[in-house]
Amino acid sequence: MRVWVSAAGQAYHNQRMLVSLALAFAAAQVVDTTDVLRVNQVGYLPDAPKVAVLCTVTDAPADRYTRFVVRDREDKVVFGPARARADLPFGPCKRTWRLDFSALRRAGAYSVDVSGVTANVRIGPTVYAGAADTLLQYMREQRSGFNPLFRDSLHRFDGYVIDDTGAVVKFLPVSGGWADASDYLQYVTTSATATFHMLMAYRDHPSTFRDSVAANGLPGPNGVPDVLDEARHGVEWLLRMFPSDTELYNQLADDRDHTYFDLPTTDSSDYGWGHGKQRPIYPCTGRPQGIFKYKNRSTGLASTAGKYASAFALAARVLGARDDTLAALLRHKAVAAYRLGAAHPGACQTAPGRSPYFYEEENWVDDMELAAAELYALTRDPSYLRDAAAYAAREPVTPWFGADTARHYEWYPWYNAGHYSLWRAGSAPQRARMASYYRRGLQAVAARAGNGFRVGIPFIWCSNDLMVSFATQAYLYRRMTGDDSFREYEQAALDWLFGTNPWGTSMVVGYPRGGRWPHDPHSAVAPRLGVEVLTGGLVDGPVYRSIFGNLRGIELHHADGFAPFNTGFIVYHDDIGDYSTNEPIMDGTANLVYLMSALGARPTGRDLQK
Ligand SMILES: [Ca+2]
Ligand SMILES: [Ca+2]
Repeated sequence: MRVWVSAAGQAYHNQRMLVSLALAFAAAQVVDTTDVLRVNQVGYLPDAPKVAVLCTVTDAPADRYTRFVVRDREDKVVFGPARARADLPFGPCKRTWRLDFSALRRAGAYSVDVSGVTANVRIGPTVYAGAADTLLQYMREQRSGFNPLFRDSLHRFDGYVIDDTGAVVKFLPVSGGWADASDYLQYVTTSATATFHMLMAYRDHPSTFRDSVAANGLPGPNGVPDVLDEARHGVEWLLRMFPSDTELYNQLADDRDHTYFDLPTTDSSDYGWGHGKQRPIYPCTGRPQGIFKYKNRSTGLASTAGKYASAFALAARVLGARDDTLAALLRHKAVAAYRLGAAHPGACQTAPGRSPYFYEEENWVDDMELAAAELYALTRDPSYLRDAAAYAAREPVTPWFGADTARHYEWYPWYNAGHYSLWRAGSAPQRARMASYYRRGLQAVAARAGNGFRVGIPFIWCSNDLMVSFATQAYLYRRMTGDDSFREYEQAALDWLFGTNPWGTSMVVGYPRGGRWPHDPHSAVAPRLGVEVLTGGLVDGPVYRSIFGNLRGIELHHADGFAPFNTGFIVYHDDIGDYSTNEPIMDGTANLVYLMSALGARPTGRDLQK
């Protein structure tokens, strides 16, 4: 993931400047005044907490705002006057006020007004309808192999299996899957997790999803919900990357990809076998990897093997429901991958190329827990349930919850879906234990959320992934227990993603229509084909100022339209040059599919049943 100027990066730099010139006439975001009212631009479910946040970047007195009202379309006051509660500062906001209109439940379009500062909001049971399918548009745009946007096969020569020295072992046909972000690297760790989340979303909320495209992503229904078409695209790639029961591959291509900023159809990357030709396939070896100066710290196979096993096990049930042959294959592969993970504990990290950056995943018991719980759900073999419980006890709380910082992808996946899978399958005491594990994590984040926006995550790289995961874990906990203790924080994380943040922007390209969202994402595709082709892509999100300042090769390409709001400890730029905050990310997008499917589902009473 991510682009930076490598040692051979001058060509990349030149191309990027061309892209920048193409954007010279792109409209900059409108600069706000000093006092702004931030809301969730998608809207609020009728029973949800509803809080608009007023942020001032000035030294305003606490009594500048005291009362607010909510008006309907006919300009009639339907709520308030109610008290605007002064709250604590956050980032660029020297003071905040929280305007709570939760008691307004009637569906409609409204305007919140506090002393003439206004924002439009929507309330209704269907405000999230279609959201999950919108995210899938971006997943299709990211497809390798046949790509429905380009109507062409991408990276068709993939790839060569390499050894620890970079020497070719053999050709293996692995074309397919998804590009990880705006570069074209492909990782099993993110792709298997994305596949799992989409399958999980369909399993729990099938009523959410439409059928508007074929298996290859081209327009036209095929009788299969599009989320399953997309999950199947992921599963098919994972099967190619695990071709026998002993060869476990982890990564396709490396950061030599970043030398160029091409469209995927004309990717010039050269790994020593010609421009645009074969790309290297890295196996999981359990040893530190990296064929140049930098090495990762891999210790085993289990983090990747567990992700294969959980994706295959759930796919065997969901995709295999109407295909016995596929079900049997996936079941066999799930068991084989799980055995490899059990035999080779430890983490299989991604491999760096020319740069020092890689996904520094440290934990693997979370992956084996999820795999074991899903294998139990598939096979009903009680040994898997025992394994899942034992793995769960080794990492009750995903370690970033409550932390100030973490390494890049150190604790991945961003929340542990294994606790939820075990809760679904386990005994009453196990279910209570899993709920308590989730609660501990939520408490740790809530304890850091004493600010006007009620957010408590660390703003490391890909902070939106953490925001999505916190909201998802809080949602699952609430549904598992009926305990609403963390609802305010769950909603605040959701609201943050769609506009209740200092910048007042949705973090999803093209969504909601008519809202403010990233128009200049870090992407080679957007300037050439129009930003709308990236609709549905979740961008990385704000980061600590120190991270923005220290990553290599970041430079803004135009004046910062958000400058008044980039004065605090975190920054966000809607600028193609900022790959640290404004690059759409495949795993984050797929991660958000679950929550959007939950909020967009038609209430049937069947959700979350076993
Ligand atoms: Ca379909
Ligand atoms: Ca892990």
